[in-house]
Amino acid sequence: MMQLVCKKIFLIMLNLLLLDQDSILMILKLTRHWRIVSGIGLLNDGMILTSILRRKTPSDCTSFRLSFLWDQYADALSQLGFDYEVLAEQEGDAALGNGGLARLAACQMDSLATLDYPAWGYGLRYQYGLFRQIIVDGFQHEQPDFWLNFGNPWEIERVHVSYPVKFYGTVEEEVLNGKTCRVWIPAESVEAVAYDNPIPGYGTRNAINLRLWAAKPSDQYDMESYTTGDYINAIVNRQKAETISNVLYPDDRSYQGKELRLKQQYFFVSASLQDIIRRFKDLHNNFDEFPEKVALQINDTHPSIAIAEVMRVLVDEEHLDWSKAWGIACKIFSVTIHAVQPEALEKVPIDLLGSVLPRHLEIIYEINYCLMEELKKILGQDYDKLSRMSIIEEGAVKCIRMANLSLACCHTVNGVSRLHLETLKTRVFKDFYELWPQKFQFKTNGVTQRRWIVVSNPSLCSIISKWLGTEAWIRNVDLIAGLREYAEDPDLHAEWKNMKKVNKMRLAEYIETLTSVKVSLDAMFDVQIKRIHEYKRQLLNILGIIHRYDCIKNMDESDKRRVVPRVCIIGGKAAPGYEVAKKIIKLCHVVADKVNIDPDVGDLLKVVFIPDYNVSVAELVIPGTDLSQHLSTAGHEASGTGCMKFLMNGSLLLATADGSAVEIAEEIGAANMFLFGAKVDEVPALREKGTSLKGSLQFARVVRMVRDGHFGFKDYFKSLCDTVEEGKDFYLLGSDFASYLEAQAAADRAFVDQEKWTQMSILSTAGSGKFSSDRTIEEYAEQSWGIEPCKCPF
Ligand code: OAK
Repeated sequence: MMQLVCKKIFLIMLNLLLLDQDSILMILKLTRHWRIVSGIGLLNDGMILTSILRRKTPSDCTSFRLSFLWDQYADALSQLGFDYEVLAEQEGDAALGNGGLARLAACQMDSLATLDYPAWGYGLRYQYGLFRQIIVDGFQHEQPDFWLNFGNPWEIERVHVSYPVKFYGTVEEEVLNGKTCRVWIPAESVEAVAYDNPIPGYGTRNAINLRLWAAKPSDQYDMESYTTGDYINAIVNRQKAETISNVLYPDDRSYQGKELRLKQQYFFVSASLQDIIRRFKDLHNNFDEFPEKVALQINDTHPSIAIAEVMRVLVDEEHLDWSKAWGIACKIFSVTIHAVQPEALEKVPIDLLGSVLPRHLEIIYEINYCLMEELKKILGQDYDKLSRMSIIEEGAVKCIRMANLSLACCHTVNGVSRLHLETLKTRVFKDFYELWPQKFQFKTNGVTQRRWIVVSNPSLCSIISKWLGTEAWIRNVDLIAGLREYAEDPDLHAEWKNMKKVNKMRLAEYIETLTSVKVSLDAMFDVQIKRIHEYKRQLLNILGIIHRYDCIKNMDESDKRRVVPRVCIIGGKAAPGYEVAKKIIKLCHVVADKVNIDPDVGDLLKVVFIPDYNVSVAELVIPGTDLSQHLSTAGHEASGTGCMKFLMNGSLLLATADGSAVEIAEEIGAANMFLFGAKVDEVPALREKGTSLKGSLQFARVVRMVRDGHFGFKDYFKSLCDTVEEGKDFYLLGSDFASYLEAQAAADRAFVDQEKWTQMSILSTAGSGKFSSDRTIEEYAEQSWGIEPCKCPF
């Protein structure tokens, strides 16, 4: 009821992603409506059950208010004959997204619930989440992630909440009440069935819903086949329907032009909008009120077809006139762009759209016609500009530019960091910005401290609560700045170092189990975990490691005594078809193979590739990290949220001035991190100059080592080396290399002085408050959605 009286925000987030094994502080409220279905125990109404239960050291989090549940839960389980740790380990991640974009959505859902906002999230319930990465002889192989094999106890199947989603067919003209209308006669119908994943807020009784759609066969269009005796085909076609929600596309940047992908997008959008409109119509009968009650956030360009769908529903089904419908659409939609690269902006070939969604294509043409008419009034005959701003891209393959569709309609266009907004304004959407500057905003991303400190690092959570004298920071993270006062306190230093050591111990055990590499706890744990992409420059990291190795090999014993020992940890998945990224993974392995057994090196350098990087792995790795690396070429990372998780956990950051790292430096002070590399405004000139190998002799030497087969696989790595060759080094590894090595040397020097390092680490955590998703969500609520918290009355 409460949801219906106040305005509500719906996040449209295809490939959303859920969370992780235990989902966003995934706690189930056990009421008589929501029961644990796995039969592992039942607690009383009002109590909360959390899957943080898998932590191995419950006593670490004595100050954590949920810890009392831990023991009760473990007791209840043991009475049933189960060990909770064993049980919890059975649960894999719900890897329903590719990386940063999806995980951000999970953090935002946690904040929406905790801050009592009336909100729902929508996504797809893929049968197969992101592939599992296995490494065979150093090469990545992909295996299916059938995460639903043993059921999913956290979801509630709503068999009675289902909607037909239509595809294909034709559009015909009909006369209705004397008016000519266009009517879509679809040829295929698939049923979307809702699966609800309740997301409880922390320290509030509010729980919000993440509704994921699964595709099921619909009976509607099969009857003919049955009656004509084509029984086998009818059954086969029924099964085909389910393929729509079968699998997540594993390439996070370019999947343009795939029919299944478009069907997934529309399936998810159509079901979600039917659901939203159905609930609106339960209480209201006038669409004028729609924008007062509903705000829709489009999460990147993938769900932009929602705009055409709203127009279709309002015009074709609700019989509103075009301009009224457009006025409503423009008031309800806002969009967040999460990328910089043009290839990440979704484009759909017109032929494909016309075949799968013929009426939507007509609607998009109509929207574009109106847009062009409006633009012509302002721009006159600037046809270059008009064609850049058109929703239709001309060319060999004529396409719909989904981003332009969103820009034409949405009242707000958000970037995800200040620097990202600059890039959107000056490069990606320059023409639109010049026309509608008021639409453009940024909301620097954030992550939830409840998962990334409270759940992942209970020892740190206890320390923070103890020193601040309150747990209030878990809901009001600004309070964490209070730690600054104690940044030099020797007692806090002792507790902090101990916490880090225990976390490093856990990580070291994990590394040894997985890779058989033994690492020293005295070494600096240096980590780069994220999707493998050329722009994220894992190759720069490996070339830096080769340089370190080369230096150690050429040192005499007395010099070696001054070397700061390092464990270099890299993890991440490469898209299955992304050859360069796969070669980078192989290079990590061959370098590790050589370095790790070299007696001249010993514990001074170890190299580890952690396979199958996912959210659970991140929860283990981040708390045990001393130094984390964020190496994207300036101007290429829209925001980056990994760095925020490391920051919260007191890892020092070695980073370029890219994405949100720029704002992190402002919060904690540049002196407390290791910044390096070209600035965003220097990048074009450097590319022009083409400085690469000549720019740094050291760079030339390490690339040559790989080229000459020092680590084997000479032919295999040739093309990888070519990508950083003079004149081809688009991501500027060569020109940033010297500066990168200097930053690494500065990190070594800082690590030697452990008191100084600990102080910097405390100041990092203390300065992380701004990077909470609570702040981001409050900004969205106020500036984009116009919603207010709505406390649960019972
Ligand atoms: C993936 C596909 C298309 C467009 C964007 C993405 C994506 O993952 N973007 C990432 O979003 C994160 C959340 O905003 C940002 O922190 C990352 O910088 C960005 O790459």
